[in-house]
Amino acid sequence: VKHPLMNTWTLWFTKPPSGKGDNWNELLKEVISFESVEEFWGIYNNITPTSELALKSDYHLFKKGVRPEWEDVQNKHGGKWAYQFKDKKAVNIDALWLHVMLAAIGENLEDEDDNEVMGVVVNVRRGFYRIGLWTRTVGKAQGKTSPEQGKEMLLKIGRRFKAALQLKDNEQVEFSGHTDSAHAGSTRAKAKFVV
Ligand code: M7G
Repeated sequence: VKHPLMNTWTLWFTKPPSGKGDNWNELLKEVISFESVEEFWGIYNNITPTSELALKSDYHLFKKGVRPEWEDVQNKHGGKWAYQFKDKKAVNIDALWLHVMLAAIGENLEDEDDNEVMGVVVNVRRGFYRIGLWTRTVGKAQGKTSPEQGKEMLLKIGRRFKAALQLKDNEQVEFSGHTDSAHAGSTRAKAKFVV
């Protein structure tokens, strides 16, 4: 018996650069797509845990048809919620990343019909792990949504994401737009919202 997911999801991997000439596009690889709970576990049980990946690796789990890049038409007006776990030894990154993936594919991060969540990402860096959630908009008016509703929808997603990350109230998850990240470099992008 297969338990179908609401959406088909695609796992992507960014491999660490091997030399100076490597650009982002050559490092990003599509791994596999799946559409059931059973397929998810089959894949999960056969890939390297985040904690064993080399520095500068990323996993990206995105809705099928959306590339995990700012440039994708479904991302270019969007942004991301993100949190950096700076004490890499203290955090159980494998458990947190699993929680976040399950929340995404189980559609627990947004309400039905929101179609705001594009995917989730884990970055392995020298000083931290970062888990991010990419959204289609930055809370601006889109179609029938007023600016206030758009912002509320983003904040609601941010709060659910924060819960999936098991963070305390005083730990802040920050939202920034992709255009800000692209221009300023990810670390200097100014937070637009926090939860
Ligand atoms: P990062 O992995 O988001 O954060 O971006 P980090 O600074 O903590 O490592 C690292 C670099 O990867 C960026 O400065 C870009 O050069 C490249 N990069 C990352 N993303 C998500 C994209 C993207 O969507 N498109 C392009 N063109 N480059 C990206």
